[in-house]
Amino acid sequence: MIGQVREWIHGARHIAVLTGAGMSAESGVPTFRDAQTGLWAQFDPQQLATEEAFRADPSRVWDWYAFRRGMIAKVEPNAGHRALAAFAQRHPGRMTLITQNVDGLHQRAGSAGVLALHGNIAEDKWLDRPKACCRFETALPGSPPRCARCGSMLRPDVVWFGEMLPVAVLAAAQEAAQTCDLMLVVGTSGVVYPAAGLARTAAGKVVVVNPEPTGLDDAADAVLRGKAAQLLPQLLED
Ligand code: BV8
Repeated sequence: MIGQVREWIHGARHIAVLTGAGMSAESGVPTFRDAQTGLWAQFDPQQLATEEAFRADPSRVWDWYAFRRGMIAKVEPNAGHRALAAFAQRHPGRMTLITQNVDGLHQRAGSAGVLALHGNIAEDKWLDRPKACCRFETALPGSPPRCARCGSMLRPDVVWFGEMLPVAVLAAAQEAAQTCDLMLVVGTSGVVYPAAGLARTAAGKVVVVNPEPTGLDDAADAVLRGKAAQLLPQLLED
């Protein structure tokens, strides 16, 4: 099956790639659903990654992101991230990388123009519309940091459940899906929408790369049961 997929890759004018948390598993970042280790085991990420949870208990949600930021700061991109970046550099314009991940590892591996559907955990933004006094550089440190003048809170610049995805990024991802000859769906359980929906609207053949069954296997033309950092270098080498 790997040979067949390599042929599809070789013949594809435009490849769309959709990645999820499994892409970063071999870098040591726990996947989104099993990220709840230790201190956070008792919380459900779908409960914490919401505006409602943040407004109800800003310091608990802020500390959860601080914990994840600390973990991500210690890891490196893996061979799967690097294989995607190297392929796109060798074949300019042939690959569009769409990620659900907020860890920035594709960007650190050298991928350019990454469509980050759910934002970037390393960035902050104001929870409410910022006033003239709200400036990052004068925010008071804290959990969360607040405007020194009006007390407005900063929040992680990620897309929470129930929030719209960045419109231009989603539109570019939909365009890539609807014009590709091939879509590689790597390391995602295919549960979260509208991201997972991209694999269902792909114009080209869909290939799932995942060691476990996913919610998108039924939409796949091929399913490769394996790990991203092992399979992607094999699939993408020229
Ligand atoms: C929205 C950022 C609407 C925050 C995240 C239908 C249509 C539209 C929306 C919905 C819908 N049905 C339900 C919804 C609502 C909701 C949703 O999808 N809920 C799900 C749970 C049912 N969607 C939303 O709320 C979205 N917004 O729809 O807005 C709207 C419209 C108008 C106006 C206002 C609003 C927003 C969703 C974004 C949420 N934010 N992240 C943060 O990170 O803190 S989502 C988060 O979970 C991740 O970013 C990721 O995207 C997502 C999914 O996780 P996966 O990446 O798939 O990871 P998971 O752990 O699940 O699986 C890992 C996989 O890796 C596994 O399959 C495993 O086998 C595999 N794996 C493990 N090791 C490896 C591996 N694979 C390869 N190699 C390995 N080594």
